[in-house]
Amino acid sequence: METVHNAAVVKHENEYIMLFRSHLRTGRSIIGLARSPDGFHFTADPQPLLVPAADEFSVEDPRVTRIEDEYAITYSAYSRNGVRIALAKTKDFSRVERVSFITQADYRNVVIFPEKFGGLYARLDRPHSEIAPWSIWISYSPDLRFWGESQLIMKPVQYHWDEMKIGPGAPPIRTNEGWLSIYHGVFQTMDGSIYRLGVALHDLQDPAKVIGVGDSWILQPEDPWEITGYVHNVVFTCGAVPESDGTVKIYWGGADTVMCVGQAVLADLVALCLDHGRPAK
Ligand code: BMA
Repeated sequence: METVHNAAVVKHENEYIMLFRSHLRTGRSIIGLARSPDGFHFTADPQPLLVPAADEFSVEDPRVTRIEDEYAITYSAYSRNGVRIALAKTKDFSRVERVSFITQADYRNVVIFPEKFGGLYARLDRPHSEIAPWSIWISYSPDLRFWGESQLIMKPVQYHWDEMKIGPGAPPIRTNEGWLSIYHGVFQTMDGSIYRLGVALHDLQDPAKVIGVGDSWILQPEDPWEITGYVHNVVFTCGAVPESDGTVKIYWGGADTVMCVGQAVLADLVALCLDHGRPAK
């Protein structure tokens, strides 16, 4: 394993379970599993949880959402026809059922909400096209397999830290004021691009409605292991764990090489969305 980065984290039966992406020396990635009693100290299982299937080259950037009594895992799967999002399910993180691809090519960063809206599951996703580059969309599904009613809800904003690309990061977290979404934004410079994290708040009943987007980023590459590594100047999140004391543990990959964790007060992140907003699109 060359790297351990871009990991999803959930709490399952008194343990923090981390699904991490790891580059092999082939240049392709697998998804490994690590466990922790406290959310800070993790030990990896010897065997990976997911390796590329016969028609895939690489599996990357997992997200995990608990839905009723099981976990839905979404991840980028590099196929012959481009990068697509695949869905897998597990109840216990030892047996995993691969369900299907749930997008066409040129999609990434699919995060599923833990609740239904009007009888449908919802996800934030990030297709890419020339006319609507790297924006956040929402889609709905009756069964997690078939998705539709897609609409664009948030765009990169010009002359802003996220002006080049945005994408969903951690699966949305329920708060009293709305669903908090921690997303990544990319800014292009003469020295390459910089990946940072920001926050947006979605209406509790109608998550297509973006109530507010924080104007400033909440995290940028600053530590040496975020500035230098496999890909320079990257902080990239795939998971965050809300705690009962009102804090949230945010997990992020540093420079596509290592995993980092930090804590924030949820109410502060919500306030940033509501008080210092930038337009959603
Ligand atoms: C994105 C994805 C992420 C990665 C980021 C920065 O396009 O490939 O996995 O962390 O670029 O390299």
